[in-house]
Amino acid sequence: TGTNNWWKEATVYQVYPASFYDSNGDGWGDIPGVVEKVPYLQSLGVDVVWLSPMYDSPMHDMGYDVSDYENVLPAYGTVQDVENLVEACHSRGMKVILDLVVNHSSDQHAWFQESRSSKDNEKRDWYFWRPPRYDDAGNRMPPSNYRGYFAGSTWTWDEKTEEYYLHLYAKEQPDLNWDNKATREAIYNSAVRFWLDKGVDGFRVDTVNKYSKHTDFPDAPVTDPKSYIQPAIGMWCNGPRIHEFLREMYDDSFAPYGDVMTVGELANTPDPKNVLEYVGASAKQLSMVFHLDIGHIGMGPSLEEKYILTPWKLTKMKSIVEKWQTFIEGTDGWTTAFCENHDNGRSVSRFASDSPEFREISAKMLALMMVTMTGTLFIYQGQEIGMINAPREWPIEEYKDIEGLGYYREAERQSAGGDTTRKDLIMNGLRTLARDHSRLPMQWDDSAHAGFTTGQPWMRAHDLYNEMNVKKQENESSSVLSFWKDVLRLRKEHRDLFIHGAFEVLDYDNLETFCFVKSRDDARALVVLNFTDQAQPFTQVDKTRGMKLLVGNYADSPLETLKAFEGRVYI
Ligand code: TEU
Repeated sequence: TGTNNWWKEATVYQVYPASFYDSNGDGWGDIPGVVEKVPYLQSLGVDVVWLSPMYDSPMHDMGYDVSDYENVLPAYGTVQDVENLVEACHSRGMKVILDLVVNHSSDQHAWFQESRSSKDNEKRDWYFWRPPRYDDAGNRMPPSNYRGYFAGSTWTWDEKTEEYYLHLYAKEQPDLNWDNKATREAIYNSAVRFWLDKGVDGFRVDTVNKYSKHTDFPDAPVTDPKSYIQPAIGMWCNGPRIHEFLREMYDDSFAPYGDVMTVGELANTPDPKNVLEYVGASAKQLSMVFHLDIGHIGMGPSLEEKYILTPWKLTKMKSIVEKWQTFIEGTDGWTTAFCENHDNGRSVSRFASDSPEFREISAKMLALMMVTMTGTLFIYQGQEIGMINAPREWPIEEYKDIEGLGYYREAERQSAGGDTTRKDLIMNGLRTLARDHSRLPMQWDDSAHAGFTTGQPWMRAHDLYNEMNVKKQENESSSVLSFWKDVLRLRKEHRDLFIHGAFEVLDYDNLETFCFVKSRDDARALVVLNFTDQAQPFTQVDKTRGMKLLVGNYADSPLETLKAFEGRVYI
């Protein structure tokens, strides 16, 4: 038990088990494969390994549909393998956090199987079952008009007991009813304490603000008169009892285990005041949350338009970064820094350039942005070698994600009349934004399938793995990987400034360069990043007087000009 908040200064590395390293040649990554790579992660400078879901699952949403919280997907290994990973990390002074997915379970979970079996089953009320309603013509309709995340209604009709059940995501992911105390206790017991008892150090908490529903399920406002289903995210985010539930989970299941790290995935909460209700130390709910809007850059303005690629300006990035860098100042809250995860395309391809000429320099420039940010830093597997999106020529058949395919098929239906505009638009969006891009096999070396597997990988390896892989970069002092190692070390050396410092943007309106100052007491750092493929004037050059260049991504460069995608940190 301790309250030193060890997690504040940690560098967290997200492992997506399916795509990290396959130790047994079945084409799927696995936990023994992660154990094998722990020394690699340590050499990179990682403190915490976050394992995306490894629980038993029918894998409709890559394990975010859990059929047994107390077991591991056989393709990934066993509970003992997870304990081995915890041991391998702990023996090196590293920690492990798991993904806690408890807004919904799989429809194959024993709880749902019972709940579905009859209206008077004692677990009936563990999920949301509601009778149908009927339109004027007498057609059976879902109980409310909500559109879910993966396209389509949030309600699915079940013939057996002739009622609908609620699912914000796929129909194979029914929502658990947190309003039922017995359900909450089962969740804490099975999904939380089971693993804390095995020695894990915390959780990334999936969809953290969606557990409390308005259980009368009022209709969402009609914004699309042509359709029965309507945008409805506001109907279930930050619901009436959400803070009561999270506080209860904290008191019952986190606090007894000491300084457990929890990072919630917080959607649709623009007002920092509301965010502090989750992450203020005095609120006793979560250590920190992810602010997802950096991932939304370049997406359409609403959920329905998510995969419509939309031009963006650098000021958008600046305002998002500034908002979540500064909102904790003068409070007891904490924040996070990240620009990649398993739900987004690769940052080099989205925010800079993945052309052969610029991709390495771009990856290093983005690394400088990340390591100088206040908060707990998260990097996603492959980010440290500058992995990029799948080639644009790859056909839709190479895409596997349930969400992207849901949007694509919806667009296909809309294009059935012969006008393929919508389908082309969505396909174009998926080429940059699909969740698949981050799920390609990790590129270890230049052997077949990037050295990820000796078998047939579940997802195709990137065509360019010969040029971008760990083995090659470990041997080059100027590689992206070597750069990340250096700058992660510098982040720790200057932790007061980089991890804890105050953040201020300079020259906000500049659309080419992002310049900011970090400060703490008398110390100051100045960070300047050129987000374009052209040389740009260094407008803030005066501010460097009396400072030294700490690190940059070009070996040499004229003081007053920033080369393409150049980044520098002065101190
Ligand atoms: O994502 C929650 C979520 O709603 C998004 O932020 C997500 O990126 C999605 O694409 C919304 O359109 C979490 C997981 O990170 C994601 O992989 C799962 O699919 C989802 O929960 C359901 O469990």
